Amino acid sequence: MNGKNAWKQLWLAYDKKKELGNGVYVEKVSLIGFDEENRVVKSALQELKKGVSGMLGVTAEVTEKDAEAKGLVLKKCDELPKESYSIKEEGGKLTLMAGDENGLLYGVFHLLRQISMEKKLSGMNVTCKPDNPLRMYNHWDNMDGSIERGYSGNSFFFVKNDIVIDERTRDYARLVASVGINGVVINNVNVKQAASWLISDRFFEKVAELSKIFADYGIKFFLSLNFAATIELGGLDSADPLDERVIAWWKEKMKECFAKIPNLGGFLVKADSEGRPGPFTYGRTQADGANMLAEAVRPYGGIIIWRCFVYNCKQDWRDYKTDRARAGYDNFIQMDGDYAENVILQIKNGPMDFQIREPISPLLGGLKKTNQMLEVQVAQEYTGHQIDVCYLIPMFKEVLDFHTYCKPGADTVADVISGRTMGNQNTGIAAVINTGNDANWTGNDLAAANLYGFGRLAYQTSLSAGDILDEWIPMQISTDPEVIKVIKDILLRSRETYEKYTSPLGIGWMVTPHDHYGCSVDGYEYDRWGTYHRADHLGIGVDRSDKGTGYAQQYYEPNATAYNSVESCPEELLLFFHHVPYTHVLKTGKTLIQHIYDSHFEGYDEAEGFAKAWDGLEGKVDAEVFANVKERFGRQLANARDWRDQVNTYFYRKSGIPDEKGRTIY
Ligand code: GCW
Repeated sequence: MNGKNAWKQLWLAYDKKKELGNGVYVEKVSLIGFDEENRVVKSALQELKKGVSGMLGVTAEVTEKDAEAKGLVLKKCDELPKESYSIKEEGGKLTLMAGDENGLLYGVFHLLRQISMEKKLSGMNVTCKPDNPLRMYNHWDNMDGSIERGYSGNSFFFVKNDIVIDERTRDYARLVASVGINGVVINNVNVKQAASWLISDRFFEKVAELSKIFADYGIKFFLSLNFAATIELGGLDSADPLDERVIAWWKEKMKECFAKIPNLGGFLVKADSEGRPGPFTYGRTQADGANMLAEAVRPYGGIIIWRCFVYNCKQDWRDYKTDRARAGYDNFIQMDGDYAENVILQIKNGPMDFQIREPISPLLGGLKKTNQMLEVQVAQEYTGHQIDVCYLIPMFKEVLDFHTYCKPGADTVADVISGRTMGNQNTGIAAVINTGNDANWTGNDLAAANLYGFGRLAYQTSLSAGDILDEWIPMQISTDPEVIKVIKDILLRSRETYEKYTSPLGIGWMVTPHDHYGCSVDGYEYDRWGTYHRADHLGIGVDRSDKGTGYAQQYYEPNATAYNSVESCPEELLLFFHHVPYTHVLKTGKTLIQHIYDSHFEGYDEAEGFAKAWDGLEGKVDAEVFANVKERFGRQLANARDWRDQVNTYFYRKSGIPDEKGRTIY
């Protein structure tokens, strides 16, 4: 068994629901235009049965094929786009029409969601179509069972360099499909040791078995690749993408992979990044590397997702000219248009690395002729390790809504990654995901809101952060309106609270090196990672204007000009773009130093407020969930207190300027 404990069903628990007359619709099911034996259709019908028997105590049976009866009609509709569905109730008949099998499955999950939220099915009339073609979870699971940046136990895919498949795997696939995810990468982008051999006979059989479970739920299966596999597996002395032997080896290897792994969508590649091998070693471009692999997977309809997290991680902190923030753009922009049609560049939301506040990467929309995919991090590496509560959907919404000004009328990040900007198909959104083999999957029970929310947002970008909670809380925690109100309030404010007690105004970092939990203001200041705050006795921040590193000029107008000056720069990003004196007066009328003090005191107080509000839910939510979250709030408060006091003390000692309100600073 790959789960440490019996695992929970999260939002698919299907407990008994209030009697709302929903049972009448689902007892008799007609199936029209779909093949009952199709694997995805089978899963949809199984899920329907499971859900309605748990929640309504009725049995859903397919009583009619190819003819409509009263009850629930599941019908193929070729006019609807792929993965889309509509649900309509009229005169006691509920009709679910879907464009394809995935649409049917998603439609069934929509119905079950409705029931789970204790809503009536009568009068339903919705049409849903995915905004993003590719909607993926990326796992950073290692084959020894550990998870890079995992905060919820160990991997449920891998144990001791082997693949494990059991009922939990299927439950995972169900959870994934229920929120509309259609692609999963199961292994870490840092592909080392045993993981390099996932594309070999050593693992093909089990990889194929795993991939079939995903196929049952309409989820394409992906692996992360080792760019130097030609050396490590192939026995060649090179991984040069232009070397004929290398090209031939990959062609043969991909032929084998697609023959042996059904349902294989393609590969994710981290190259020339943080010590991983890549084309730069051979004086080749990123496009040379990506296109070589793309050519090898092309005959099988495969895609290569190539990460843009390429930067110099051996920087000298004394060097003020090199700017890590610039690296993604500088490394990829010149080759815009040179990438093969089945290559997608996967771009992190910010130019640095998943900080609590960063500008949007200028590569997104900066590239105008290249397929793009947005990468966000649901695993809380820099946002509290699933100890501190941090609902990330508001941040993801900001990213998606950002105007890049790349094309009039279709210039938001959402436009770019949905394919609306360029009219392309190979686009989408991926999240480094926060699951592990803890019984509750996500460490903190409240972190499941991010797991759920990312998928829903990826499918339907127009959903608000609050809309998503209005689904998730009643499905997973409680349908009691009082409980919903308290949890929704905590979650919707949690990101800002976390930001307040950690690093100020977009400067980021200040974290404990390597582990990335807890405060260490100078932890990375004299290190090689390019993540500096440059604080001295007069001020703080990095000058990225045209007088500094010039990073602000990587944006289109009017963003470039806005970011370039202290006056017009959005204040939440002030220290990302500018080095500012502590006495600088912000729009609130406060000085920068007073803002730092105030926000840190506030952040701690807010976290304390969350913990108290949670205490008020004792007896109103499941006892295990209550205890889990309470224990984590205890740790969050200790963390917030440390951050508050270390940051305040650090800047008081640097600046010598006391807090106007005379609070305790050490
Ligand atoms: O932020 C860094 C993480 C690494 C990670 C890397 C990446 C998988 O600290 O752990 O490696 O990003 O995104 O590749």
